[in-house]
Amino acid sequence: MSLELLSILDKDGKAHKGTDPNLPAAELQKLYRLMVATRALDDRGLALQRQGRIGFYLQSTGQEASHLGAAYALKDSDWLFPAYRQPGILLLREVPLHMVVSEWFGNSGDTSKGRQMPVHYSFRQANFVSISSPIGTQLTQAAGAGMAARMRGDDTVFMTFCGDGGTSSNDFHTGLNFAAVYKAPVVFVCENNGYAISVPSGKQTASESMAIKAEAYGMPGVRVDGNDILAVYRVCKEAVDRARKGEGPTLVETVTHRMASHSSSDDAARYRDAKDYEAWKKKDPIARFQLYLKHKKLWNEAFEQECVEGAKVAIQAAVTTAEALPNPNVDSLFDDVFMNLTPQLKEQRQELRDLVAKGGVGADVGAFPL
Ligand SMILES: Cc1ncc(C[n+]2csc(CCOP(=O)(O)OP(=O)(O)O)c2C)c(N)n1
Repeated sequence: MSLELLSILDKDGKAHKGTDPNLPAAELQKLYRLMVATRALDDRGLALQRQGRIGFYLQSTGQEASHLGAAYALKDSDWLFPAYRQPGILLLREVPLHMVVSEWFGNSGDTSKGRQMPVHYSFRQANFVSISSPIGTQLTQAAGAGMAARMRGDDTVFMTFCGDGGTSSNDFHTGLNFAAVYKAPVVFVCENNGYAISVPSGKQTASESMAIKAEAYGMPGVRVDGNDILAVYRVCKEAVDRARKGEGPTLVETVTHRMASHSSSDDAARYRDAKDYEAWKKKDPIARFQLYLKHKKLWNEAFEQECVEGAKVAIQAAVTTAEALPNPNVDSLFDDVFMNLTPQLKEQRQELRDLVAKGGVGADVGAFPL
């Protein structure tokens, strides 16, 4: 078990000797474009919340390399059991942007019919399983899905994410233990972004790292520079390949930093170490990858403009489309649970219809609590 932090990009944006995965030029530019678009989407989400147009938002700023590099190692037929800070994966898997934005509004275009918190996406067409608010639950779900695939003998790989805080959940133990015992094809990605809301990762565990916890479960654990997209990709590709060959799960710790507050309801300036924050700013994953592309003559100002403007235009179009959609029909509240509604539920549905007819629904319920 190595506690060494693996990286590929040096501080000048060059790959350490013999480590470059040598991805094709078009793929490198695609990854850069996705990172830029992910950040732009996040900025717009927070702005909409601040303008009072959506109820809640949660950013992934600074973690673009960590989740995009990891998911890029999968095949499209593989499955994701995400936490709530991996929005770039939706762009990687080409989920239409207006569907992503509709989820923020909880409108009639939202795949969850307005029943989830904003940013708790669910996209069947992208094998992207509904995000759960209770921390860690996705880890056991991924382990179970992986066990089922192994029993069926198919070669699908399952990738799941948690934060440093997620390693303290009961489900972290259950998920990793079962996956290891059953050699389930799962890649556990722990994005160690320094904080669980206001609790610094140093107070989360007495272990030397998150990756070392893998040893107790009997699986490999790897620590990688989470702001280096090539390193994250390389480490996760190895883990995905192992899983696909039937060699079992891996725990990957991506060491990164949450550059924004926990969510739109939080103010990190109240507890964050300012010096630490400034130091992480210099390790911005987009800037580092940009430098690498520049050395390869794959980046110039025109390409930057194309990435930034392209993202801006696409996001604006998605917001315009989503904001124009009506709320889900209130009757839909009663769908999807019972095939035949009970008499009580029928009564409640009628009460709700009457209330809507009188204009009684939609009152301000106050700010989001989290
Ligand atoms: C079981 C459970 N406990 C507490 C919470 C409240 N909560 C929401 S986010 C969060 C912090 C999680 O931190 P981490 O796993 O490090 O992920 P990050 O937010 O840093 O990405 C907590 C405690 C919750 N959602 N579920």
